[in-house]
Amino acid sequence: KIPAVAQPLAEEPAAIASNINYHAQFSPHFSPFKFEPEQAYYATADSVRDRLVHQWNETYVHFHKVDPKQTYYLSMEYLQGRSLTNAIGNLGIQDAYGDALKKLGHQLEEITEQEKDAALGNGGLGRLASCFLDSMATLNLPAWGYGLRYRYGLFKQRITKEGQEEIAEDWLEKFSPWEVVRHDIVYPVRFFGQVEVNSDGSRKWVGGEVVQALAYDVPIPGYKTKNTISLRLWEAKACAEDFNLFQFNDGQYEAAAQLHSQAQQICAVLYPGDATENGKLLRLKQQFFLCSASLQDIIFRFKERRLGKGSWEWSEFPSKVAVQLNDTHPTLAIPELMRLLMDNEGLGWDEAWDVTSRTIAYTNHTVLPEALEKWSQAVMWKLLPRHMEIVGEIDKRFITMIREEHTDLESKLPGIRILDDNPQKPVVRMANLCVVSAHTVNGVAQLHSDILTSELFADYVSIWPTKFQNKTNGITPRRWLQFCSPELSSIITKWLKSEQWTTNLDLLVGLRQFADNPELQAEWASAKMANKQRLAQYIERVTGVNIDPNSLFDIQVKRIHEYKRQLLNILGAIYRYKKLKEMSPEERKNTTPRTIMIGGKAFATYTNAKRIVKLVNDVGSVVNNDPEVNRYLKVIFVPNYNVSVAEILIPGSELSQHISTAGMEASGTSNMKFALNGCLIIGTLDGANVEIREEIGEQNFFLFGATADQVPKLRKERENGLFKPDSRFEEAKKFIRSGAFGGYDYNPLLDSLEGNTGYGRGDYFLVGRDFPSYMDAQAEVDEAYK
Ligand code: DL6
Repeated sequence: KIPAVAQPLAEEPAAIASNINYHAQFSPHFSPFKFEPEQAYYATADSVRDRLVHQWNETYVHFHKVDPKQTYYLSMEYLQGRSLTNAIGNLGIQDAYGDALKKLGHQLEEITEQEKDAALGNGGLGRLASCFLDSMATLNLPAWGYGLRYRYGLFKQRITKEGQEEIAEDWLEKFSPWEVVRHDIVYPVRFFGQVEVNSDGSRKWVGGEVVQALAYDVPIPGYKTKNTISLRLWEAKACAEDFNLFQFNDGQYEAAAQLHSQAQQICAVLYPGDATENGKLLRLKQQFFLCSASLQDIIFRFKERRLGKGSWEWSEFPSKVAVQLNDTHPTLAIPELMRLLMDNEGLGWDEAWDVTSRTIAYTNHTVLPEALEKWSQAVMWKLLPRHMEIVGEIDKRFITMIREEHTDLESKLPGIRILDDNPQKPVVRMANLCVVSAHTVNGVAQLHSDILTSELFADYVSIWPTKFQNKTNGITPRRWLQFCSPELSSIITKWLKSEQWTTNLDLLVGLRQFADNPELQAEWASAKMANKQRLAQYIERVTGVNIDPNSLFDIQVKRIHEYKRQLLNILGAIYRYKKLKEMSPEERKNTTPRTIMIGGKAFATYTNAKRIVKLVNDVGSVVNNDPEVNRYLKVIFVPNYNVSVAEILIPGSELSQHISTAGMEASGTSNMKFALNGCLIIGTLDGANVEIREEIGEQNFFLFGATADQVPKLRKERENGLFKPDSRFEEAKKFIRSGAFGGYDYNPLLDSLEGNTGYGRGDYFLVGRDFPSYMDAQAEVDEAYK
């Protein structure tokens, strides 16, 4: 009965319902007359997109006119999650859309759950990029995100008897209502080929294969502002002429479409396996594809806007363009910008270098040696010959500068120069290229930034003392509190008598004065209970296990990695289970019932991480089915952890674990999300934990473990057999080895926790060293919860 009328900017629920109906009929994606939740989702999203497009176009026109300095965030990862709740929340139209959908026979919550997560990222680094986009839009900044439009983002995790199984997740299976293809924004990106020297000495990269980069734009609305910025995702395409009709008609179908299929491979998968040469080449291609397309686009926009103002100089470029590299993955932006400026625009080396280094800034996200990218010089010469010339020249000039101006560092040159000419394995060190070329380098938490300047990049500090900065990570308070926990959010707003905390979290200190108020406490407890119940329902739905909302909800969710020490968590759970089994029924009644939830994906080829996933699941199967103790302990592996799952888990948490070996977690960002939802933390002094503890107070942080400065000495002691393991640690390991959790061979995993047994690096992550203080801190948690 509701008419189908296009009313893109309608405010009244009845008119919004008409607009949704209009999209169901006239932007059809399904057979007519179907309006199940899935169809309702797409029609609703199309309707919300109408509004976004309106303010998006206005934003573009505004910045085009004003021509401010633009920030460009280059990232191989974005973990956007779902967009509908966020978009209507940022636009402040939840109630109107909720009412409109009711008129159409649907509930908003049910409709928003139809959306697939856009998982174009892997973990914290990708989610940080997405949080930054939201914040930059909200702060009215003229910013753009650039990334790749992967077909298969992060895999879907299925848990079987064998442990984790990876399944391709096609987030574009139907289509995404949030992207707009810009058929007019296409750039050629070259690979392979050779360098030609012109008669005037200038150089040109020619030949090889050329792929087209086509822009897909995703609108990023700010919160309570019209500013709507873009996430531009590149898709790789071959041209029509690249399809060989002659071969096709000759029956050589695969050969005929070869260039098309090669182009398709570029954006097929996020982080394709890189164990093979082909895999390495593909990853390098992906990185270059992002850098080249984005820089051509940035230069085009710069020229277009400056031409609109009359004449322009290249020296103005850094005052109009800031390019932030999200880790080393987009490092090729450096030689690509140099190439475009010199070979296409005719600048000399010095001028191009000045522009490039004043434009580029670099964020480091890890000190783990295995995560610091190094590319084989041979692969680089093959794929990007002109860029290798440029990188070689940057390296040569750096060496000359050290020899002439910093003679004290000459002996350090083998480690700090860009090229590592080790004849066994000559590589390009991407982090060194970034540090040498960028005007600023930042770490992502104070401790991490300190480690960068005192260890990883210490030698560069004396050359460029002002280049190094700290920018502690952050999260958007809208997605991570306001929208994912509306109950708690409205209590905060009520007591602060204002909603301004949603854009200024400093205002939360205003709650302190009410901390002892029983009314606030009761409201707070009831919001937490509602979130715990919602979480319990979710857990039952996805695992079949019933958990008790009156037990302590203890959560650790993040990528599975040995340094993040999920193994410490599960060993603690195993010890707890063993003790519960040894207790009398009366004694058990005095314990604090706990539900331990662990979630996260292990990289497909990371064997120990996959063993940890298997162990958590095996422990859960035994503990949860043990009628003697399962009222006091449940162990849950939360399958397929992603942004949407986090939005259910975090509001229902009471304790969360951030227990990495000190010095190894650059920042962490889930620690911030949990703390923001009134969850206490058990953790080490690592990454942003240090700063969070200062903010939330020591009484809300159960601290344990070695500190970052103690770690090297402790590792040495461990290697030299000076470590005396705690009996509880030995007992937990022995219990697993006894087969208490099934027949899977956990010995290789457990051996990695021993001294130098020949396997692994002899408890490199100091699980054994920190186990006793971890267990003591957990005992304090139990008492505090009572
Ligand atoms: O800065 C975002 C995020 C940090 O919060 C994590 O602590 C850090 O591990 C992560 N770094 C990476 C880089 N690669 N690795 N490993 O993902 O960045």
